[in-house]
Amino acid sequence: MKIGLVGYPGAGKSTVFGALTGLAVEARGAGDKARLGVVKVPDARVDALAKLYSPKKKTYAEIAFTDLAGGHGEGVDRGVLNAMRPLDALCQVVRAFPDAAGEAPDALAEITGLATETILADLEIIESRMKKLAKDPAGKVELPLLERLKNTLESEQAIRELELSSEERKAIAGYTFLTQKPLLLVLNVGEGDVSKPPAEDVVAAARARGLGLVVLSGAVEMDIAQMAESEQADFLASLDLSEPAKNRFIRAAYELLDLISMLTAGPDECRAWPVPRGTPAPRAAGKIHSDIERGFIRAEVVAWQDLVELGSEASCRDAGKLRVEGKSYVIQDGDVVNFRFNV
Ligand SMILES: Nc1nc2c(ncn2[C@@H]2O[C@H](COP(=O)(O)OP(=O)(O)O)[C@@H](O)[C@H]2O)c(=O)[nH]1
Ligand SMILES: [Mg+2]
Repeated sequence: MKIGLVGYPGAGKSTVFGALTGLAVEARGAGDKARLGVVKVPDARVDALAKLYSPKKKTYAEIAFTDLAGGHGEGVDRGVLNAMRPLDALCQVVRAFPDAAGEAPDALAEITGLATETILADLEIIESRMKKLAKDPAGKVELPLLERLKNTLESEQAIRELELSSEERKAIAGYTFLTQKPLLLVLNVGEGDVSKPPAEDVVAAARARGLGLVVLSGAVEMDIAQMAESEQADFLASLDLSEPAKNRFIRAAYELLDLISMLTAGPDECRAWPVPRGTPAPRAAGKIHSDIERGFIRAEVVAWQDLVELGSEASCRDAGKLRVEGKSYVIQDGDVVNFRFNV
């Protein structure tokens, strides 16, 4: 699962990437290679479980971000659009601070600009495909669906805004439409604006498109990332913040991938395991080890709050909070799970 930081040149993608990953920001224009960084998903549930078990190891879920190469010119070019194709989700970094030359930002223009470019790129694919299918008798099935997508795009809507059945989704998966990818907006504001509400037109644009919006300052987050932990706490307190904005952003990106966390807890390790929403217990067990999936007998499940509140699995069992679930159980976010299996 890979999330791309996309947007206009100078919007702050590389700065945000640096703050997320702790990697140094490369000189402007230096990076013609895309950079990839793995980021831990901050999770207070793992911390709470670790307090209970004092485990040897504490492991967070991880997601991969990429800082796309290219895009040194004006706006969003073809190279950037093509680089988006293989990604699972997109985070558009939007400039809302005056740039080094003092030029005022136009956040709304960047949001609508990228939307338009991706719509046009998808339309191009659909139109050439429709031309081919028109001559092909087998194309009869697919054409009406493509026609619907085309109408959606022509009315300036993204494909993700369209209600599609799972069969329809499957039918178009191979096209890797850009406007079908989940998208999160990251409003990169100036240092003085971190605790102000975002501009109303930007909020309205996000809402109209059904997109999430995270407000942060790449520069501030970069500073925080470079501080010692003790310094961080004081600095955050001075801004009246309980945690860096980057944590909120990472969690929102995790949700964007439609991932939830299954938890495991014990004296060896307390850990969050990313699983796609809707995953049945045996398949989730397979994330830990394929043997557990193969020999799956049952899952013993307790909600993390219950475990933390009652203090042990035994007291959860006594209180009737420990559930025994079978093969068809669908893992829920925050389930602490113990699998029983045959070897
Ligand atoms: N004042 C301010 N400058 C920023 C912020 N984020 C990025 N910048 C600056 O904006 C310029 C472009 O940022 P960069 O991350 O290279 O943008 P990219 O082209 O999208 O990768 C750099 O000079 C950054 O230092 C911010 O939050 N506040
Ligand atoms: Mg960059």
